[in-house]
Amino acid sequence: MQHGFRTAAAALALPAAALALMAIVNLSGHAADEVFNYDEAKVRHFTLPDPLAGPDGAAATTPEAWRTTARPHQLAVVEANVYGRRLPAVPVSVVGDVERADVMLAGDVAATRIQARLRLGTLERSPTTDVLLYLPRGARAAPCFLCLNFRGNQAQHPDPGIHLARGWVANDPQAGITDNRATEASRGSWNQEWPVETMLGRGSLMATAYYGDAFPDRPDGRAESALASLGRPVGGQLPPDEPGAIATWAWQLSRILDWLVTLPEIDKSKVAVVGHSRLGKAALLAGALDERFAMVVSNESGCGGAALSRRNYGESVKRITTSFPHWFCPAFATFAGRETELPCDQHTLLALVAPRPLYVASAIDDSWADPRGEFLGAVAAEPAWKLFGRRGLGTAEWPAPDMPVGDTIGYHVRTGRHELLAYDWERFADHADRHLLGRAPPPTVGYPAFAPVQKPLQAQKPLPVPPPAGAIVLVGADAAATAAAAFTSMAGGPIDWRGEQDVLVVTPTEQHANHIVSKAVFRDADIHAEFMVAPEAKGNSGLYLHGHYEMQIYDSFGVSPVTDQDEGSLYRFAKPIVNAALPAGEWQVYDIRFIAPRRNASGAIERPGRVTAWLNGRIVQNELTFTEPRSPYTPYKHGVTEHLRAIERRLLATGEGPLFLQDHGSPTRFRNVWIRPLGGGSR
Ligand code: GTR
Repeated sequence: MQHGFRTAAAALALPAAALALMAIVNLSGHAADEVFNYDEAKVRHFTLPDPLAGPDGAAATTPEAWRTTARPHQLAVVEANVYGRRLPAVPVSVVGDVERADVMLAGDVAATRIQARLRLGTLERSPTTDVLLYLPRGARAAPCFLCLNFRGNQAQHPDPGIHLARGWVANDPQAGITDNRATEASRGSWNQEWPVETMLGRGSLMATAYYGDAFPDRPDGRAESALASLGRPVGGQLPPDEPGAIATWAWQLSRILDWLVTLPEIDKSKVAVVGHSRLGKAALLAGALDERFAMVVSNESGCGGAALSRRNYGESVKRITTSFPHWFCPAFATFAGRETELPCDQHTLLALVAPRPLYVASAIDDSWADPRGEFLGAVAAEPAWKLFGRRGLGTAEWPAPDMPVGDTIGYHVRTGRHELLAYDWERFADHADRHLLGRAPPPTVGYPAFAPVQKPLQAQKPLPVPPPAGAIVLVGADAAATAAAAFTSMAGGPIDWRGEQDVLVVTPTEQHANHIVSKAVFRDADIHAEFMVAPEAKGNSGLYLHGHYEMQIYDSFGVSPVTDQDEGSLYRFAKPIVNAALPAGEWQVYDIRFIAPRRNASGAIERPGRVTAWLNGRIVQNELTFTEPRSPYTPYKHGVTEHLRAIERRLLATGEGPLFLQDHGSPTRFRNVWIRPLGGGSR
């Protein structure tokens, strides 16, 4: 079906979770006849309303005039025309006990997990929401990032101690949600959106709650939403400024904040609100309504979020208000096709964050959300920061992908599609470092975003993905020739693995030591390998990163519980977040971002390495940190040769090493293997 959501090719590149969201759109979408514009030349000319104007039309020229007159007026305009009148604060209480548990997260990150059920209001029918928090163990008065989630807290992280969401959850079989219920199988399925270990490493707390606790995201969700307990109408003809789901999620965020500010672990003046997509719209509104949020972050919030509605590009007001009639107040839908008559635009909402730090993030392939329109929204909000003598973005030039810009307003457009990744979170943490904590962020490596394209698991077809610019091809279209040129044997001689067109087959040995060694060496790199395991010897093989760290290849299909020796594990360091292995005889795919550990002059690790890995469309390691090798089977210990001793010596001296493909007694097949070195440290 042609649904105009994204192009078919782009849809193929979406992760399973995003595809499931699309399914919701298609079920409820009624705007199939609408044509969506993706041509910059066809964007209409328009004039934006002044975000600093007061009720008499005159623009505020002082912070005082803004605070007392213009800001309340602009907020009222946004409420009346887009999201609905604000919902009242209610008392928030903890149901039962606050649960605190010390947990060890992947990469030996010592953390404390806090879980609490909050009742939002005093009535028996007042809703409850389950809040999940992670903090670096022993943290006191730390900054905190609060971000609602789409599939329940349990989907955010594989930690088995997280309580499952209790209410209705949108079906998403890929994420383990069936019959509209969260299941054990959904644990960790959205972890790529919530890199706890990384953010704890940056000194922040991470807090989340399921958005469906406040408003189940369905056109008929109003009756089960918090609105009923707030005395709002839940059916029939609604007043034009009646709040919808986005306003309810914003209210949920503020009620959670009511509780967060009471925790000694949190610095209440440093809570940032973050949201992705529809929840990015909610985060922006929460930040506008509730000035206790010290920083506001929108990730790909698009139409009705950071993107200007007057720009006819990607999703339209007509489309969003027909697909999601429950999100906005009824007045917003009346501006479909006459967006130029809106008395505000989305820059007005962004301006309401001033003078606090704001971050707007886009993704280059997310045309539906109009990335340039999100940037221009931030540009047009700038005058509000100027009133306070601050710079907002400080530029009107849309930056290249993966080049963050800005000052008190930060912005980046990431390589890749509509999702929230560790790259985005790291930039939010950079922004918090600079503008909330008054410190320089850690030196960024400045690598391009890591957003590999893998088909969703159910497609079960080989890719192949063309090697990107700068990649070193190890196994190419002529597998025998490319591999002969790219690898040596363990002894430094020619390899004896077999080439069959574009496939290279392991020549297995009983000693399990006929590995092949890339001639190219690298320090940090993105590594791509397609492979097929054979039934023999459990399909055992692996990608030895620098010869020290093994991304496991193994016949692990359906294995449960999955271990740190199954496919997707960093062998002996961390089990995969989810078991994404396919059966023997099917093509599978790994994409790995490997950041090598840094060693001092005496060879000791002074900064751990990090690995993020995707397997068959699922994230299996998310910014996992690792130190000294733990596997007893590295090539430097087994079947070691003079050639390998020299490689290891150089590795310790320069930080650069090769990729090994492992022989473990099974005729594993490889195709389309490439390395893209990062940071220029390769030869
Ligand atoms: C889409 C919607 C977008 C965005 C997205 C999401 O279907 O059209 O505005 O909010 O959903 O939340 O994933």
